[in-house]
Amino acid sequence: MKRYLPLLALTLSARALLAQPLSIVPVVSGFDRPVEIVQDPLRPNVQFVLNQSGAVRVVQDGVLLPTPLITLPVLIGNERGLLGMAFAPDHATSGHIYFHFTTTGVFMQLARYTRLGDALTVDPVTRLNIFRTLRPFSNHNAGCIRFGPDGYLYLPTGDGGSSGDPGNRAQTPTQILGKMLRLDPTGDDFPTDPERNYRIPPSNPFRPVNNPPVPALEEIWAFGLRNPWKFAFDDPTKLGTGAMVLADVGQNTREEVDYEPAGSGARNYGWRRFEGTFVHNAGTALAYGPHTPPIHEYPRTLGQSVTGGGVYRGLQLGPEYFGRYFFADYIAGRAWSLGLSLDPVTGEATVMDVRDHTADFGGVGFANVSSFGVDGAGEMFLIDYAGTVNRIVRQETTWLTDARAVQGPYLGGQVRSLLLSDGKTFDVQALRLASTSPLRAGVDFDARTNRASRTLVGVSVTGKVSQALVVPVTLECRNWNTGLFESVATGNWGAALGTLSATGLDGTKFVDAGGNVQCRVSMAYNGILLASSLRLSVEAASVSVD
Ligand SMILES: [Ca+2]
Ligand SMILES: [Ca+2]
Repeated sequence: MKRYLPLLALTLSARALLAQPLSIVPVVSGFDRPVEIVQDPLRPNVQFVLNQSGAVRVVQDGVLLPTPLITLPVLIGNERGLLGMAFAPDHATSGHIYFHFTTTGVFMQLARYTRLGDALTVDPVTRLNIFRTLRPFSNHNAGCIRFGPDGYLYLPTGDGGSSGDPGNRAQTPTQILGKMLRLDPTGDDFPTDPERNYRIPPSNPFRPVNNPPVPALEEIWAFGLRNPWKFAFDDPTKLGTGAMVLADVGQNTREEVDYEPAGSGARNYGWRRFEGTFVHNAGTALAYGPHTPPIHEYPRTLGQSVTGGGVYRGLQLGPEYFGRYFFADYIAGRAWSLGLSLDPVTGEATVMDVRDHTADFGGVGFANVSSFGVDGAGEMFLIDYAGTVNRIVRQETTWLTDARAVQGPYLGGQVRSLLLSDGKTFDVQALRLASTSPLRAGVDFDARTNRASRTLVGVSVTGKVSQALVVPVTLECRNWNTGLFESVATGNWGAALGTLSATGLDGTKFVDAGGNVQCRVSMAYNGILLASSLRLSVEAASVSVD
């Protein structure tokens, strides 16, 4: 009589349902007030780290090189200095790199430099000034700059500084401060002005032709920001949605995270009337409504200066972290990630759960987190302003399984990664073909029992779908008598981890003479409303034998 050993399968399932702890490991040190890390688009093994004092340091294969890419002539101090860097989308051919920094004057300057090929130095004479804003106070210079999926450059200006936005700039349509700007730096709408060398994208929401909610400067993309030190786009090239997630540093009540579906211009994030959802200045009217509230905020008891990160689209942290947004508090030394539940119609996000990683990263005060960043594979860095770049990693665990992915893809899918560092996580992505075709993704796995026994008692697979969808999933095993795969379990998986288990299987059918089992898990989905892609992650696969 076959004996069923449910304990192994139950153990695996229970393990999979627990949040996998993360940790940080230092990668490279020796920076002077580092505020940003940017992946070299031409060299996968190179990242650039911005010292606030002006040098752009080069990290190659995790080693800090002695010669900077370039040292910019910045005015350093407090919140001033070198703050942002972005490669042009066409950098491979144009060589263009953009920097955002404080200059004497006092301006926040956006300037372009040109690199030759994939050189690790840039000639300062290639500088072209693109845009600048006069700064009434030394603080709230915002910081990072990013190209959006639309190819345009996004530049947050900060509210001008001091405290409480004394000039009410963030709600003033004729003020460039307190806004998110969107520029096209590939052209020049101002041929007689040597300091303004950009085009205003035709689709910018405050161009009169686009019927704006209020007449305003045409460079403006969004209103009502205080000091959005860090923002990021959810990278569509890594199955992200293209949304913008930004973290706006609060005044004295709330730190906030704002979410903007791709292409949603003309939002008003509320400052200085609102600080998060709190009414900070009741006497200030919004320039226009409605107020777009944050998707997440936290009070001063938890932190005093939010540092935005990004939506994780890498592999190494495991599927449960895919699509989660990481952020930190600079002053308190805390870090979190939150899950994003996306409305398939509107693209709006609500926060599913917030995980506090502070203890796993070293406890409260573990770092003054000045920035996050991602490498070319989407893996995440965390920068300590004291001078160290860390990686966020998954704490290693031992899965009690010896399954391995052996084959893919199915129609419309491809195996993204067969074997990861822990050896037990498969990751499969699928792209939709024609709109009428079901989206299919799957992976075959070869579950070796390492014993010459044909007594199979159970197979289980744990996984999730990295979209806000529920998708039918099938687990099949090969019948060695017929050579055909047979369905042994079916279910539905969504963003939460789900498990398919088959127990009491006939070993004379499903186990070969060498004790091996071949199974596959696959899904099919029709009618994707929002996403053009779907990603199935198989967290663990196991087989139990007597
Ligand atoms: Ca010009
Ligand atoms: Ca706000």
